[in-house]
Amino acid sequence: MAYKRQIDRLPIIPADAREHNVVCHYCIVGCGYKAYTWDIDRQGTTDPAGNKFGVDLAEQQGAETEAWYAPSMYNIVRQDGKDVHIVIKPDKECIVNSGLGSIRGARMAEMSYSPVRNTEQQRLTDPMVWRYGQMQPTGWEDALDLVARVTAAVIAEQGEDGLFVSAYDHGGAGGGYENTWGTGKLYFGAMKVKNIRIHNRPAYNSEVHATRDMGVGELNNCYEDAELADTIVMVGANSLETQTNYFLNHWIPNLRGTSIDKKQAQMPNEPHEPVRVIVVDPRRTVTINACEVEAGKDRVMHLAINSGTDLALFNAWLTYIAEKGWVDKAFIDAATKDFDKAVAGNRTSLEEAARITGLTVDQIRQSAEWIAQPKSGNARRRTMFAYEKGLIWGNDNYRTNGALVNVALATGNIGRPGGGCVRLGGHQEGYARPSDAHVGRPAAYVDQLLINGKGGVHHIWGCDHYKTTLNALQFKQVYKKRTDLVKDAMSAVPWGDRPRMVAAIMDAVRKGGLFSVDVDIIPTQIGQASHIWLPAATSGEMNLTSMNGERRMRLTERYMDPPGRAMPDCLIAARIANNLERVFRESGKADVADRFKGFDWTTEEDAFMDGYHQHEKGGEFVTYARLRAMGTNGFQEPAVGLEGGPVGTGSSTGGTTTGQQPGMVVQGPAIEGARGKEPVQQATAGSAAAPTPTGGSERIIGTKRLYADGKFNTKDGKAVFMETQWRGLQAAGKQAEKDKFAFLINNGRTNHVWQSAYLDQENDLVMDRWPFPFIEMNPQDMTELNLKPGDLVEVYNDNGSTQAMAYPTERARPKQTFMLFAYPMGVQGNVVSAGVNEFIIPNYKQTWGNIRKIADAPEAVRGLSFKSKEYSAS
Ligand code: MGD
Ligand code: F3S
Repeated sequence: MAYKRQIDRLPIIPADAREHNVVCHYCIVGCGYKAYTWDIDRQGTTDPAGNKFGVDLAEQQGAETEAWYAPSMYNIVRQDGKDVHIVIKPDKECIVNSGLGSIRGARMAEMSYSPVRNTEQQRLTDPMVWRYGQMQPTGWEDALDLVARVTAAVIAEQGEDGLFVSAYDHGGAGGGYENTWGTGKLYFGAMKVKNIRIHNRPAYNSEVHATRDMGVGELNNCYEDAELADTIVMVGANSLETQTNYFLNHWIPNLRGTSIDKKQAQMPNEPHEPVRVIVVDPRRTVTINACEVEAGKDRVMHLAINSGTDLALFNAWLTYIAEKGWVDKAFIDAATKDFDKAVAGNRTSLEEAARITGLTVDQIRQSAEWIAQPKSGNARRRTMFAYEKGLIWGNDNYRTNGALVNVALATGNIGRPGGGCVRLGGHQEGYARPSDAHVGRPAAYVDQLLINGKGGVHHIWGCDHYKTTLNALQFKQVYKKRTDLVKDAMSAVPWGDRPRMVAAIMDAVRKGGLFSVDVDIIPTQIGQASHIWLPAATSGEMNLTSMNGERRMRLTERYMDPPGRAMPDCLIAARIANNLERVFRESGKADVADRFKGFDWTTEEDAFMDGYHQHEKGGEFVTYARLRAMGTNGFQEPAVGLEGGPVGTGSSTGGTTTGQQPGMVVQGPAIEGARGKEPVQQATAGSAAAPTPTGGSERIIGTKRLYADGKFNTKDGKAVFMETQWRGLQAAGKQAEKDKFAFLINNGRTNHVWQSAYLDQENDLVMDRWPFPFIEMNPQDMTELNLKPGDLVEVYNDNGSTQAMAYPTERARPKQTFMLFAYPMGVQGNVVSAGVNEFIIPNYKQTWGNIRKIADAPEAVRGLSFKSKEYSAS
């Protein structure tokens, strides 16, 4: 019997089941899956002709068989109005995951809306509006009319600066090129909204400004580089749990030494040694544990730095490597500028860095050697640098990001096989929007403006500040107060009187109230304060395009209906635009109304063709039909042409790919220039794809690595080194917080949970494992606080307080805890200060607080395992 899934047998997928391309819409990795659907009253048979796998299912299958799926991969959903069986299982042919699933993606089917099997019943099915003191269902027309009238009224009084927006900017679930274009065209095209923020941070900005300012886009390598690298440097990331199949399918082969053939084939003229791994992280993660088990302890170095001190380490690396002459001089001369300035400005001795970071001089020296000391035969080491939230949401984001890119540039490791300096990423990407230049830099600190009473109407798209913002407690207190003012005003209006309703809302807005519109797939925590909920469709319920961490773009095909009357976000944005146009026209503002033209889309493909196809680099080559034909492998952005068709002039190419199939890559010509004679793989065509009505038979040619030609994203094409001096804990108040409170409240993700658990909170597998957010603690600290495993604790400081469940682990250093981030039952953001960097990037990781026991472990904790998460080779 499958775990609490009430299934004791699973239907056989029939041979003629419909097949759809799916990219897991959860994390950045974007694993390829296939969705199979078929009529509810049928199933396949065991004979090879009767099932999708084409094998005799009456026979025992081997351990690695593909002719299998798990109960979590099964559901019954609606498709074109009818109930159908669905199986969503990993695709062996996808080059990203080669058939691997993760504990998140392999549950995509059971995380789908199914009235038949009672899964995700929380999904919104209809627009809802605040009426009679509660949220009540209504129709699209009614809801959108109110949204448009209040929005127009606020704009009339306060200008467009009175409209505040929170919106995702990514791909995958709640995002994708269609939806970022839809929202972008509304707020940056029809309007020029300035008070806008991104889903996970309080302003509209890049999380990685520095690398971009240096001319180095943050997703510049390909996943295969992790298989080719001599050394991998990982900073502030825990990829086994957070980029799972990238780690399992592309790091592990290198850690185990099984990618050696690939190395020899692609780089025949240099020696190849087993890989070395350096992980910079104040805590010991299961990723470090896995690296040690797979590669051997002597090849893995954990640099457990003092929280927030990465910058000093990177500057010391640069200084030492430059002193030793291990830099790539030819590359620096040909393709970069300001190297000498940066080396002089950032000079940091090993001793100074040791004092700041808490590492030993030997550790810093040895890690620099692993990064840059030439291999035997004086061959230059291939080092890949990868970072994520430990850096991005860490101390002094901008400079620290720049300091790491400095080291990668100095050692000539960008744009070359086995190299790269990349963020590991969170969601997939799917950004296509009109220019945001009017937002300015630094962008408005939207959360603070809301706290300070600014704005009259707030449109929220697929994000939940209540769980995922910094300074969350204060934000919630103020937001509730402001939106309650409007709720009370709305409740006082007699039935059916729209003008009076709008007047009452505006009266409340003038008194400091805020009208809140939440576009989401579920009722969120911030939504409890909202006045209107607009139900959105998610991936699989609409056609959706996005790209992953190696810029691999695919189309997830619609395989089921959205719940009830839910719609794709791009169409919701279009309908808001249509209604604003109507309302402005009715009020005699024809010129304003005209700005909302061009939203006559009826499908998500219309939005895609209007947005990505017309506006993104290489977009002219990309259509749904071509993507569909290229399956789960897609192509790597930017597109530079069509095989058998026109070829564009994409710069930064060299190393181009079509949808790579295993075995397709052949050795291409060496690209000469700044890089010297680097071998660059070029892909050949795969087998001809099936012709489709709009040219699907032509394969899109993509770009395997950026900057392989040594030309960077600056006016003169040269990458710029950055001066990045150490300035302590940079965000206001952080040092004082550290001095005052006993515990580091480090925080982040865990394997089971996707994001703020917005879907997981209705899933037994996750909720039984984590009924409350854990806080990992050193056992000695727990003893001192009289805590047993699973006891409930309060975490508090001057920013606020929150609650968690104590989880003992020897891995935690004394007085250094790690709390699950963004969990509904205990929001870590409550204790994160409002302190940000100069570009309004939050600093979650450096948080200090005190801890006290609240209660013994509650009932839900009974039966929970607190065993070590470490695993051994045996
Ligand atoms: P985190 O757990 O946030 O995950 O992916 P990651 O960045 O890999 O943090 C990574 C590490 O930063 C932690 O181990 C923490 O100890 C370390 N850290 C803390 N302080 C410092 C410091 O001062 N210096 C350094 N060097 N490291 C420090 C996040 C990524 O995960 C994101 S952004 C998203 S949106 C996705 N979300 C997600 C999810 O919700 N669940 C799962 N399972 N996977 C996910 N993948 C993505
Ligand atoms: Fe999904 Fe693969 Fe990530 S299965 S959650 S995209 S590792």
